[in-house]
Amino acid sequence: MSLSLSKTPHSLIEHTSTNNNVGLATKAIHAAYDASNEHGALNPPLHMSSTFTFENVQAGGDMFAGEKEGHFYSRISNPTLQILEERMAILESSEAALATASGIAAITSACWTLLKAGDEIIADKTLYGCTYSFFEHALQKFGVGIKYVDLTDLDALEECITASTTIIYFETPSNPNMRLVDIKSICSIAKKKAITTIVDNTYGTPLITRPVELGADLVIHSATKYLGGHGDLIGGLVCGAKTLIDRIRLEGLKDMTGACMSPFTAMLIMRGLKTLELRMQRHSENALKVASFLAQHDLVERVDYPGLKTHPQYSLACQQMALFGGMIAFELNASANESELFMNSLQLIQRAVSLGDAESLIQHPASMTHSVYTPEQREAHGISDSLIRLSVGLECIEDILSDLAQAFEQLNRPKLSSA
Ligand code: 3LM
Repeated sequence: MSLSLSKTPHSLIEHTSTNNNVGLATKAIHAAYDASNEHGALNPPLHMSSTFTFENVQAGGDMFAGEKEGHFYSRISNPTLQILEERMAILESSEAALATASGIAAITSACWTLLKAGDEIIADKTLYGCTYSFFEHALQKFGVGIKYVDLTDLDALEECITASTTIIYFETPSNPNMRLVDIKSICSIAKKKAITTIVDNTYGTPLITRPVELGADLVIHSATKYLGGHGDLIGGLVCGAKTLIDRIRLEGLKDMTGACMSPFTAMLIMRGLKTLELRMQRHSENALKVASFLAQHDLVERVDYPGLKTHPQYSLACQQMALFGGMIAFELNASANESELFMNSLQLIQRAVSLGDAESLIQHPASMTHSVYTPEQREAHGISDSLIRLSVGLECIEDILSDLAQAFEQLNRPKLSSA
């Protein structure tokens, strides 16, 4: 079986009935690769080559002039990366995709391409720390204006849009506090005003949410997280219309960031994609059980998880997300020292940033992933200093719950309710 529809670099991926008739897990395993072109090799070969030979001088010149398709230098395109890009485009229901060296490389390559001095971005008020840092410190330095808006408030968004608004940017669910943004409503407002929408789908993955189907122009991934899934790579992807992706490839990636992905990383991500559906199901099952356990514990003040009916956007989660995902944010009914003792007492759950790995990972956003925000900024952006973020892994649920329970016991509080 071949789901490879395109043999030429950067060509439009046709969504034929063949493609649309198979499920996402099948696409994640087979799409965009035809083993018969590669000696029957089950897995795509690794093209570890920086450069590609030209048949003759004319052919080389034609490629540089954009008059002939083909790979000529791996900062721009590479046959192994092309398979990953086409596979991800199919999973995200987009025409095309571009692989980059990291999630931040995907964000910066896209933004540098689309923006010029005097333009303005409207971003949701909660963003991953380094994305916030890029907007706040890099883009502003080059004359791009940033407005942070609570994008759960559509009226507030409409009031902020000006003739200079070029991009509306958000994560859903947001890192670290699990706010959801209504992709369809935001994109329909943006479309009327010809504003480009960029959605960071790192927390969801296309197995949970497909922003392009809801009207988004570009979808960003830190492939470091769930797509890779094993904590052994750094990578990123941008998915969207071919004209936009071509521009980001030839302006943002080729000339501005140069932050291309290694073919070896692409191979690891394709290996991760093969189990993405299974992993997202297990992450989501485990996370719902952990969130429910935390929600009924006396030492827990609040739990933010879109699969809990107490989440203020539970009904949006049911519409926009196929599963509720593996990420939880919570606050303890305890002092800062006790919260630290709780995290230090965990034995199975590892203290580390990043997310989406097989291992459960816990971290403290205010002092780690979101420490680039000042305390005042964190307060204004709704990121509490006592928030704890848990990336629920793939371990046996009983083991995760008993690790949490024993860490709570270290706080030496009288136990009022049982786990
Ligand atoms: C983290 N996040 O622990 P890379 N978009 C989102 C992300 O969560 C991230 C990126 C983009 C974390 C990384 S903090 C030092 C570790 C929603 C990364 C950026 O460039 O691949 O790391 O992706 O929350």
